[in-house]
Amino acid sequence: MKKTLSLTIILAFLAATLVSAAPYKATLKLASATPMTHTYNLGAEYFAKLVSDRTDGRITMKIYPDGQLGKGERELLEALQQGTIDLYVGSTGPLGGFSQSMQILDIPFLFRSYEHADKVLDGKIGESLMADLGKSGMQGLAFWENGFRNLTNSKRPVKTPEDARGLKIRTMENAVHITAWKAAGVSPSPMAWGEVFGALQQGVMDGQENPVVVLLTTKVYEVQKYMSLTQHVYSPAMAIMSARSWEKIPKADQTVILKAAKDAAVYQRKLGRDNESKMVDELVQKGMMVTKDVDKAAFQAAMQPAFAEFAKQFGKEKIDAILNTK
Ligand code: EAX
Repeated sequence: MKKTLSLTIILAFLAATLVSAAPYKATLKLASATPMTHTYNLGAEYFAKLVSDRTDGRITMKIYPDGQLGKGERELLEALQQGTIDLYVGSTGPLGGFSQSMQILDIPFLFRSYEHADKVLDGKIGESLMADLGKSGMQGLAFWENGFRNLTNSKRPVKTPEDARGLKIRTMENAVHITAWKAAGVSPSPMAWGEVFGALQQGVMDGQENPVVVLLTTKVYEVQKYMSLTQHVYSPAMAIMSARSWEKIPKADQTVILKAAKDAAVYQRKLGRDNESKMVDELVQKGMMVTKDVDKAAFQAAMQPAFAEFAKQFGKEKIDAILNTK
């Protein structure tokens, strides 16, 4: 009896050692709300390849684009918290509902250029915002990019805030955007991305605002005639892992994944930036009327009343830290 017990213990111990010695293997579920042709998913393919190559194929990813696992980004972020998906690639727009500090990035006209955004997001400010995600069951990996957002509508060309006055505009589920557009005299309504095309088609909404990569890859040109290059907000994106999935991954592999996410960020941002003007031309070929000489200063002035509220909400010194980043 004693002999059998000790044999069982030895066998159990051996089995545990073998299992723990077995190299970590996993296929991670990565989800986004945009089509495969969007730079999120082209970046995700590259990210997956880097991780697989650098782990000898032990860690692979299955990409679920187009809102297959959730019709909007907020829904995907909730799935990330629950651990039903392992990875999210999408805009930071709805993240404010999970990590309030992230919303500072959505203040209109905060970023002067893509280079300015890189300096802020790849620096101390970006790191601290990403660290805050830890409190919401998320592991931030790297800042990717959606792009500068532009206003579109089905009613009329828009060059000034007066032209936009009274338009019913869909916004992301983002309080900062809603406050800014209200200040500019527009009537904003938050809505999950998966519902927007139908709302524009049925005329429930007159317009919306997004970077050109979204307008082209999601065929917004089929339901919107006019685009104005307002570039009123820089829209960051992020690659984020569920904290539940992250904890299961050995430290050495975590380091590989973090590095790959940052390398893929450079690739993904460049894809969107290098093709931005070509995508505007494609939207014109698809029948959109593009107003390029938008009076941005007038839009900035029209949204100014909201800035007092933002200064109270985020602290003037934090906003200045971003504005003064060189
Ligand atoms: O991230 O919801 C939005 O307008 C986002 O820009 C879109 O889902 C891509």
